[in-house]
Amino acid sequence: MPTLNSNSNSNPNSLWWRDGVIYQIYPRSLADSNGDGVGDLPGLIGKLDYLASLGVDALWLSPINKSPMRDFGYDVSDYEDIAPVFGSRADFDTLIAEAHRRGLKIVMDLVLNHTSDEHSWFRESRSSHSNPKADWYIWRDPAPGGNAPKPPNNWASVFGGSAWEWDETRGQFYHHMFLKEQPDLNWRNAEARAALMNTAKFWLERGVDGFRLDVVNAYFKDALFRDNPASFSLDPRAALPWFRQRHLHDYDQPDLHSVYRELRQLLDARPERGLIGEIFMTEDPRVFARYLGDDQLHLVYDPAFAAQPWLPRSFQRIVAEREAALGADAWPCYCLSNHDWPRHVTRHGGGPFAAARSKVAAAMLLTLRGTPLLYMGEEIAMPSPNLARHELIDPPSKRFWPFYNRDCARTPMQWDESLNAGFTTGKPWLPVGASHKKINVAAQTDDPNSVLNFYRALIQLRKASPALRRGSYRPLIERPVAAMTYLRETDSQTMLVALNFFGHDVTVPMPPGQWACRLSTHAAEHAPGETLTLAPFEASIFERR
Ligand code: TEU
Repeated sequence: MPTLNSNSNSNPNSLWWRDGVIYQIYPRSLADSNGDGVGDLPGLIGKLDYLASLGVDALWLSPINKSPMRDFGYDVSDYEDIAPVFGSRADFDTLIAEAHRRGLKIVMDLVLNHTSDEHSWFRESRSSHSNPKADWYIWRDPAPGGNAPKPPNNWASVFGGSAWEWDETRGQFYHHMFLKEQPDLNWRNAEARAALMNTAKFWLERGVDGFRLDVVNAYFKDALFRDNPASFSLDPRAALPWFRQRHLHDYDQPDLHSVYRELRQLLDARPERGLIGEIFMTEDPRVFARYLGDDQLHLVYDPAFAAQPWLPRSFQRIVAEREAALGADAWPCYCLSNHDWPRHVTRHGGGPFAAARSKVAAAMLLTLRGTPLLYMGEEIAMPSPNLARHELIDPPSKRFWPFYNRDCARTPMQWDESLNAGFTTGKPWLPVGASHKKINVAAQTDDPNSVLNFYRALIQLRKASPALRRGSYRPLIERPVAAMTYLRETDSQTMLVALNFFGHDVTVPMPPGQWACRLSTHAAEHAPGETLTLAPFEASIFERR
């Protein structure tokens, strides 16, 4: 049983970030209240009853700050304001109050690695060498030699090309890990650092319950600006310079801990707040385990779990690595989808078994030892539509077509079968998936066998079960081929989860004891003995009597 310290002043028996379920909202795509085709805060407020009915505990909102939207909000031009397309600060205050009234926490996305190039800080910084914010971003002189200015080192941008952009006014390069319109902040500058801390303070004072910290392990770069060593890769992504380097010097730097500690102190001064970091490009949990703990981040999530192919052994391996690396005083966190990857329903194969497969995936995500992060729409097994090239609007998706597609994760939420799926009365900012005629919230609400109602039942079961929330995790099949089974145990309760990933029967061994089925995708009454035969795509959860 892990011994986790809680925040001060809170109920240590139930903390939303550890015991709850977090639901990610991409606000542009949830619900549009004013017909401009873009989702907004009043639209979101109108859906709070639905969100509360899922039984989730916290809502993480992708960025809603003022932004020119080159990266759809991950390029902030004013940390203390709300983008007008989403609403006003008053709307945000209403959202907090209405969410809290329903027992829902609000987690804000803070993008502190970079700003928009339209942020007043960057405008000032780039205006001269001597302005007060000259050092707030990462500026470097060109490397010697050559006719044209040469970038200071070989660091690459994730979104293609060099991470260095030439600026005529300063006669220097600035660093950008992402788009050139997203200059990286210089966390080594004390004033910039204080301003960023104030951003967190500002929103805590307005009542937010926590933050999802964008690319949390990228804030610092090597102080000596050393080149990354080259690496060889057969990965098709190695066409990009980013994937032909070992990233020793541009993220996961030792200086990060002091920032996490300072942020954590800000949060711990208030009851039950949570810090969730997005780990960027680091799959080794031993690295990010160091960012967790009583005085640093509460949770981190990495893309590794979500990226697995639909094979039980792949998921089991990822979980085993995290169980081993995180140890007793750090808590895991898993997701299957978010706004950056095609939805898992589609990645896992789609087709006629998509709904059945997605119930198995949900049963896994919601019964593992670790906080589940859901992405809006997965509770109805909403697929990622096939968008035509001309329909793409996300810059990296356009640039790397057909290999990379984030737009297909961001199409509007499918509420009903009407023309725009009940999302907007106007022209939606991204096309509505054609699947909405069949796959939508309205159609699934009254169907007892729907994916939506299975998610609800799973969340309720997790809430009611101490073993599923906090118990130890023990896989029962060493090298699973078709089915994954595991125990979740506390002193007072033992639960067994059995998941058949494929479309044929599978028989698995059962541990001794009498098992009562608590929830199943299949109505048939099970009376497992020494073995249990799972039907195609069956997910069943048992409790030891
Ligand atoms: O994502 C960072 C990140 O890891 C992704 O860009 C990743 O490289 C890509 O999805 C490949 O899987 C965060 C946000 O989630 C993303 O939307 C932003 O574009 C990015 O940071 C920059 O803020």
